Amino acid sequence: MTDFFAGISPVTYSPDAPADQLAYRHYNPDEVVAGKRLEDHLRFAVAWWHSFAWPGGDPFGGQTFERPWFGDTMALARLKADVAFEMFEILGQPYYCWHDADIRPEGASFAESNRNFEEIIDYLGEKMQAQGTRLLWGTANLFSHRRFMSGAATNPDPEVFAWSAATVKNCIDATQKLGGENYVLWGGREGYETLLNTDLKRERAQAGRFLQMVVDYKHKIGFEGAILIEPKPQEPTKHQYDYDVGTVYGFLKEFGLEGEVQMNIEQGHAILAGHSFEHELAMASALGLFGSIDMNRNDYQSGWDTDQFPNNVPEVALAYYEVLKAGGFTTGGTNFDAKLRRQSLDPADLIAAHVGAMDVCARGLKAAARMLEDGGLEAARDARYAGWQQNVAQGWLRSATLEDIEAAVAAGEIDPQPRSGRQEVLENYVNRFV
Ligand code: 3MF
Ligand code: MG
Repeated sequence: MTDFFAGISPVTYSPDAPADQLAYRHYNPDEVVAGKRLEDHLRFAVAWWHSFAWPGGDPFGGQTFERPWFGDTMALARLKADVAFEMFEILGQPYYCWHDADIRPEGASFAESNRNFEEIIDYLGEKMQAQGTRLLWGTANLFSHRRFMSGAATNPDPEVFAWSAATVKNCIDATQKLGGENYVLWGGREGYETLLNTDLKRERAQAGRFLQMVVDYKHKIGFEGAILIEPKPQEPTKHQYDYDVGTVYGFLKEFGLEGEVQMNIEQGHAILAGHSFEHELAMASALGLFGSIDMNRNDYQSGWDTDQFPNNVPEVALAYYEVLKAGGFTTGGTNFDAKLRRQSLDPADLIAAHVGAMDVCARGLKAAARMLEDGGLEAARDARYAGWQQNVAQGWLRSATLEDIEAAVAAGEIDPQPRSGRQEVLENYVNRFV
């Protein structure tokens, strides 16, 4: 045991706990909602990078957090893992996620980095075995080190492409070894700063080839998890190729990867792309691409990726409504890709952030399940499209030509009558549940 969380007991479901006590007031993992335990619906995961590797910097200032495990040795990497698993235990979090660079010190060579990585993967494996915490997904950090400043798969230098491919291979191997349920690719620097020095067509083709190799390798080794792409429109690059769900769909079609890759959708990234979270979820579901979510919000005024813990129940409810409509998570889950504010120095802040977020998600999911069970939105939607149930309308979609339809309209058989979209009625309806 480390003493980092000294004095903080495991958090339990205690709706009547005193106001100053850390407790779940809405998240009861064993509560059955729509036929499934809440824990199995939500599949919460802690993000290693924000909780244990991020030093508290922002564009105007550096480290604010002082953590006993900060530093570049294997002993400190193990200490970081010890503290992480203590936090999972306190929270009762079933899952966690990592990038290679979060968990191991960078070595002087690829081989040394990989030795560090393999050693720490074995250490995590033992801890997972002992504690029962599982890996929701693994991923490679192909954006922090200066070698990736011009991209990873899309780099103008083929040697960076090769380094990235080798890194991803080892990260997929490690994810498989730990029984990870997904492997994520986020193309943070797979984009450009300026078109003046960029061959956009070539870079997209490199990214397509890279992803084909990832999918081939997944099949070759029999990795049973899903390969997930996490779209984001920009930041750190001015423009990122995986802009949003719709853009990634076109990319997958272009490179023959339909059915092979799903989406990890992040609330903050949806907002940066000018969408709502539920838009991206509905789009993924419509395209058969829904996989997993990163549940962290952006600040609506600042316009950049603030990665805050969720705290808006109505917003979260609409997101889980789409998740439930898509059939819920299979391999995916709710990853808190969220970080503390840099003034939140105390170990207890880290616990409070996750506890609050889990409660918000539990409230959101329960509201979404009630809404789906009540069926009001689905009934209103069915009524709105009821005209399409008529044979003649179905024929227009199936086999009619423009001339057929023109003939019917010209004969006076068609006389469209505008009808209310009832948006306010539906907004009032949603408010009854959240
Ligand atoms: C950046 C992100 C990333 C991804 C992660 C997966 C650093 O905006 O959301 O977090 O979630 O890198 O590769
Ligand atoms: Mg993310």
